[in-house]
Amino acid sequence: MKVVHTPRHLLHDPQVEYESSGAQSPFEHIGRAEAVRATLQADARFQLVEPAEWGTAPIEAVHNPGLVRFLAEGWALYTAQHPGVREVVPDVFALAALRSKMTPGREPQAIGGRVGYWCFETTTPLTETTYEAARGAVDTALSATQIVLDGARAAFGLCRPPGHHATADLYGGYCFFNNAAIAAHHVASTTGTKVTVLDVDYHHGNGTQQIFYDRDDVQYVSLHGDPARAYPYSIGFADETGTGRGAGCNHNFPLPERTDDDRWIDTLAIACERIAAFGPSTVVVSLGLDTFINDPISDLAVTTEGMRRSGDVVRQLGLPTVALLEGGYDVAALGANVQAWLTGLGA
Ligand code: SP5
Ligand code: ZN
Repeated sequence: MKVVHTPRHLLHDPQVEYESSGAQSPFEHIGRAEAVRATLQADARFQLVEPAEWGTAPIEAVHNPGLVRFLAEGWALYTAQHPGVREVVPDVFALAALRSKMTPGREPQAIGGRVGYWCFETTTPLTETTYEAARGAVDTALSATQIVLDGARAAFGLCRPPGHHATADLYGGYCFFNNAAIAAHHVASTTGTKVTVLDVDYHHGNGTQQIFYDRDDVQYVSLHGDPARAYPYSIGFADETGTGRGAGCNHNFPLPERTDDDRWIDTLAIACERIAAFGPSTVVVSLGLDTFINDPISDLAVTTEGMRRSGDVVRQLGLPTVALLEGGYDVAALGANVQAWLTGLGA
């Protein structure tokens, strides 16, 4: 199986994550992708290839061009006003309810206001070269997708930073551009066929759900920790099923704490029945490994063997599949968990 990887991910190297009301060492760091690369490089079944350059058009087909512009210029503008700042984080959020009863807000002019207009939380710092890394993750996703469009049964994009929390207009949750949504929209728009995004990250992919919520050409199917207790808290419930043309095209499977391999696989099999009924040409998997039993920020109990079984369930759909890395924070096990999943998928 081909694995798309670029060292450009090293350009996003934050030192601080503001989480649980404290400054933590980031859970999402360069060592994650390096661990996955090392494991797959040592396994002769995988061939590592570099992505092509795709430019901003496929990004702006999914995201607000204002978000792209902010991520490209925001660090330089902010640090011109605040010399010595290494990592830019919002301290004022432009929440829509601030302007209830009024016209919708416009993008603030002041850079301090712009950060909290485009970012929805505090754990996703913007560094001097974060934009280049985020562009590299999109290029990785699109090149992995192209390998499948060119006829391969499966391919893996070693995306970092991850993507599924980024909405059309907002970044956050360690995500800047929604790699999986950009890939899925690229397939749907260039082939005129239906696509499914299957999201198996521990966290609900609020960004991907939002981007496709009113569309009937891209189905979103997600298994995740119940947002009643798990990030991102306000989205990902089972009664969110799509709107307008997209009614019935969104499927959420919130799961309880300590969900084990058998319950996870049973739920995934039901999710795959929904995929088969939709009839997509292609499946994009948002492959988070933070469902792992030892993950430091999650509470499900899937084992490495459960990862292999998950890939096998998806392989049985018999559809061209591109898997893209999302979360997974037990770095010691991350390479083996990706390897197991891709083995099940048919590496
Ligand atoms: C891509 C992805 O997996 N993003 C996840 C973002 C989650 N960010 C905050 C999680 C809060 C976890 N709190 C538990 C703290 C354990 N010390
Ligand atoms: Zn996650």
